[in-house]
Amino acid sequence: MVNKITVVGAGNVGATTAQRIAEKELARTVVMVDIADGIPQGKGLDQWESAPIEGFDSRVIGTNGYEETAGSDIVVITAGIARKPGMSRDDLLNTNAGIVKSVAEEVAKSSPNAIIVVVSNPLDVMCYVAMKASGFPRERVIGMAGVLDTARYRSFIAEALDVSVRDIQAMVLGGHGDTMVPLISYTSVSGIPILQLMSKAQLDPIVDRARNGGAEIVKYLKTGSAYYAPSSGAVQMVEAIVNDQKRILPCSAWLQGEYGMKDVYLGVPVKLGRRGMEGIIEIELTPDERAALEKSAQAVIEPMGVVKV
Ligand code: LAC
Repeated sequence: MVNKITVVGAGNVGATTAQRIAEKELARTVVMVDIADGIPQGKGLDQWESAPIEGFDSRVIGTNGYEETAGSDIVVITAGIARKPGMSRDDLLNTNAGIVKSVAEEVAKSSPNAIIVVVSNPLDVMCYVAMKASGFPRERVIGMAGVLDTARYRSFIAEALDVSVRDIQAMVLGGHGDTMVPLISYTSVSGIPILQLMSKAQLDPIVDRARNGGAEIVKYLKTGSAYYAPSSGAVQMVEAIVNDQKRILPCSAWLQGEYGMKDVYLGVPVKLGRRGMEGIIEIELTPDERAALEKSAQAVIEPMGVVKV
């Protein structure tokens, strides 16, 4: 357990993230910040009142300012507007860049040693905005997308094979968008390569569904985007950091030569521990996968070039 974790944004993703962090007792204090008057206070109090029933001692509080967040060990940024049906994640670019920039500046002032986990969309570009605006090193600004995309992919495979989700190992790399790269060669069921258990023709629609997993939820919800699985993804990263687990998870990281790319945030296998992003694992890719990853990087580099930081 760390002393304090702040979640910025008390919308669906933020509030669910705060609740999961409290229920897992990952911090003594969980602070939820949002500009909406009363929302973080009300949701925080409601969550804290669930503590005696759920049996956790993490104190949850909600606030509109950054004083209470001071000295946070980890800050999860979920602030921003969510997608509506028909919108791509990139449609959120300028609005959310402004929000994430001001949040990251506040975080740098009030919690200069924090590790930032970015969840706001378009994810990879928002990581860049958060890193620039905070001035933090890349080890302390990491994006949550691959864990979510991989979870979707794993859940669909488990369903198709009628096996436990626990036994599906997989890795989805690249940007958090339509160009994400599910790695079939690294997908296995308890170590058994996936193509021994299903045909490529069976797997292809699953890959496609994972790629469009966010849009599928937006289409159902109509007024917002997914939050149960996204918050689970963020909290898995937070847990790996808090407990220094050295987990290897697909996260968006600032590449400095890894995979032959430089100065771009992209989903790659990352080692997560108490120091944040403790390493990037470079795995072998087929020529097709490498080409897909490079294409995915282009889809991040373009909006990165126009975003104002
Ligand atoms: C999703 C959105 C949150 O993938 O990016 O559901």
